[in-house]
Amino acid sequence: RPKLSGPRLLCQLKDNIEVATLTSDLQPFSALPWADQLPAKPLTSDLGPYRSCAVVSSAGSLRYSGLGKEIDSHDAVLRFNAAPTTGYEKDVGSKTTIRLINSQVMASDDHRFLSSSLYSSGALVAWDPAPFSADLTQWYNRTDYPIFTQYQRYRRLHPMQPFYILHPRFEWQVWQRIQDNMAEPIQKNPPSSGLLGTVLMMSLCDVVHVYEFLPSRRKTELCHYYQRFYDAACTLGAYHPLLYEKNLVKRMNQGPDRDIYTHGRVTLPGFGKLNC
Ligand code: NCC
Repeated sequence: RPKLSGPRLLCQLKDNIEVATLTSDLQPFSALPWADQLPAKPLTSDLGPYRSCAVVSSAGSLRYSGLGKEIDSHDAVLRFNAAPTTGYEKDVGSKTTIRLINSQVMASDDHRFLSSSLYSSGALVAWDPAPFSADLTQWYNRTDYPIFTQYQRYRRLHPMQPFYILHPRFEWQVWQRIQDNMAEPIQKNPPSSGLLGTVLMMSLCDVVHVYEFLPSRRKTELCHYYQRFYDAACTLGAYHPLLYEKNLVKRMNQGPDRDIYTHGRVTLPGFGKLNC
């Protein structure tokens, strides 16, 4: 299959992916007693548009990067899971506009999801690895982690904070773009939060800068900038098709290669700015 050029690839993503979130009027949720805890409107009608955005991976190579000021200079900043800013401001900044969390973070005791202040700034967006092509009812009855019980608990404690749940269709639409652009079959697991968050921001922002998703000269086996844990699989992937995700992002990058090497920085156009 022919390898698409960067611009063609970008248009293919724009045309085939919709950042959908669960709303209170959606079946089967609309029939449940807690339906009105879900947002009335989808994320894309509540958030943005933003001019310039930053997506901050959690990679260990952000440590000692000194990128904090640059990251905070963007209009909106997306962070992942339990990645902190306190104590790491110099390297990752302190602004959090959106935090994308997987359902494992919501469910595990280690992350103190219901009580930690880490999750209280900005809007929350959660996702759960749903079975491929399963409908919402099947997924609802068999989520990977208890995303819905934790969602209800969190909403009761923080009723004013915007909190969205990604429609599982979105994760598989992104997965399909990876698969269709790779020569080999990739593992049938959803993309990492990193790529999901990048595509999410491409639908909200004019321009998206992704930091240390493609590793810079600081590349390290340190898994996260905030933990003393070493594992190359964090950067290369195991469960997630992470290496393929990175290959795709490399092809879509509109910034100079030098930016990747020095800043771990990739520049992607927002979908709204594309002429397809
Ligand atoms: O590690 P994680 O990801 O929270 O990182 C967020 C995103 O940053 C990118 N990343 C991270 C580390 C690294 N060295 N290189 C990177 O490129 C990836 O794009 C990653 O998605 C996840 O995707 O949700 C993930 O979550 C963790 C874990 O659940 C949470 O951190 C909570 O502890 C997963 N780890 C495990 O399950 C052990 C990870 O596989 C994916």
